[in-house]
Amino acid sequence: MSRSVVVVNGPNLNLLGRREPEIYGTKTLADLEKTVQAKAKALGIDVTFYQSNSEGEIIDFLQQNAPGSLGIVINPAALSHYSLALYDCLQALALPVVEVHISNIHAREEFRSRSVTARAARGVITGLGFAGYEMALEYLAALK
Ligand code: CA2
Repeated sequence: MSRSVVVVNGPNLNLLGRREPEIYGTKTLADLEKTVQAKAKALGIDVTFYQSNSEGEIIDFLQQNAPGSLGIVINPAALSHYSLALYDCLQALALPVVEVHISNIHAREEFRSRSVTARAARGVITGLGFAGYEMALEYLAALK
């Protein structure tokens, strides 16, 4: 049986490297996918990488692709701050979840400090850039 992880990025993360480089850096979503796939290869796991600007599409993707995987790495982006539908989805899947944020959500506007989806996660990595995704993969790959 293949050991796989799903890596999901939420709304506007397709703009990585093209806007607000002082916050999110200069690397693109394609660069992030390369970083994630290289780390997965080194860890001997498979990754399905996905980004959408739509809450419903993310939920459909997770329902269809996460079951049977080792777990989920998710940067819900702004959905973190309000999406109870995504929280319910993550809870219902009952898989290990690591929530990742590229920026430090606690060092920015007050509204970013609250994540409603984090309650469904084993842990949250925030502020460490792309390295947060690699650490999340290491955690999930070491399970069992
Ligand atoms: O720091 C993160 O990873 C965030 O999840 C990014 C979200 C933001 O709403 C969260 O509070 C923190 C925003 C994603 C927008 O991404 C952009 C990337 C480049 C340029 C513009 C937006």
